[in-house]
Amino acid sequence: MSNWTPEKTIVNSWNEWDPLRHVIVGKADNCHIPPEEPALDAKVPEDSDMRGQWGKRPQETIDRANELLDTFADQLRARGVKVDRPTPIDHSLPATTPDFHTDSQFGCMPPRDVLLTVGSEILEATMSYRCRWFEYLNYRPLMQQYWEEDPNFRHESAPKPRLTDADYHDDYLSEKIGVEKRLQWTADKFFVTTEEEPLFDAADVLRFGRDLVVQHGFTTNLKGIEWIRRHFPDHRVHAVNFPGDPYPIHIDATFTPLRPGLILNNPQRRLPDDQRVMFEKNGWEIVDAAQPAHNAPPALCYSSVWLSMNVLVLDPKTVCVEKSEVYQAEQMDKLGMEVVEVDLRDAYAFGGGLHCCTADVYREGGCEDYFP
Ligand code: ABU
Repeated sequence: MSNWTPEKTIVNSWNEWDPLRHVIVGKADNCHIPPEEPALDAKVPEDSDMRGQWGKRPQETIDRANELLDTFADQLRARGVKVDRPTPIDHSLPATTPDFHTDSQFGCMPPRDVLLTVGSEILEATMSYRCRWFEYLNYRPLMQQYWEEDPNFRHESAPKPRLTDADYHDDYLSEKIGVEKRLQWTADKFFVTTEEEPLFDAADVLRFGRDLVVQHGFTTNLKGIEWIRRHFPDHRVHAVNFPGDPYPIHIDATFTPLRPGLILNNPQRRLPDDQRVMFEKNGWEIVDAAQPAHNAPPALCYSSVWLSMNVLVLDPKTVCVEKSEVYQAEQMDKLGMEVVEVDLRDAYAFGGGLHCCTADVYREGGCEDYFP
């Protein structure tokens, strides 16, 4: 597909690697560390500096993250990619519904968690944290604009979940669980979210043309995966899980397709053998990602050091890698990719890396069947 011009929006993106022409990059304005709540607490590592504190993030860290996100947006524009930015809502406001109350919201980062682009559709995920219930509102001005400009754009929203206490397993509310027990629970597919109602975050979904690969974990339950399956009847939807991850949210620091036939897998979060079959039968190679360059995440960061592999593929030969992730860049080079270095580490605390902080609007190409 090559009918793209920068003047008028067309929504079209079927996979993670076709040439990127139009993207949304998040903003750090007014981001908050939300108060404790079940699904969020389950993800915060037990030794994290974030335990027990909440409120607006320090302004100097917000300014620094915005500086990096703005520079990243400029880098993309310089390579011919159109970049849109969301309109942050006031995240200091509480979120209250008839079913729950939380004293603040989260932020306008990262868009990949909220927006799932499949072909000409952008789907707002249910989300599974109470503090992120209204996060889609940051993107509504853009969604309205796309709807006006592209007559084929399908703007969809998954059913808003109730997020009562019935959505969460009490066992995860304990202060000290320990990594060993967490790993056993993950292996048993016993996650913080129950099967009360469909729940999913968009960042648990990877797009491979006709196939959608969805992580079952803390932020996406089996009913959420079934909802996605029914919503996209022309797709094959595959549930995957990664038993080596004690805090399994979002697939994009675990399993990273780079181009047709090649995927990076986090070596601590190996895809189980029985779930590799469809890739192996079709000649896809799954290689261990390089080690992260850092031993620990930055301060006040929810994510793991494996944001090293949270890269943004610009086309099957070009990939954005965080500047300090020298081992990941070296591996990309060996795999034949041109590396675009992007300074983003000081924005990691706002919800993730280069893939997380973006959401696709337009990639060239159509819906291919890579696993016939
Ligand atoms: N949002 C991706 C975070 C995954 C991780 O912490 O490894």
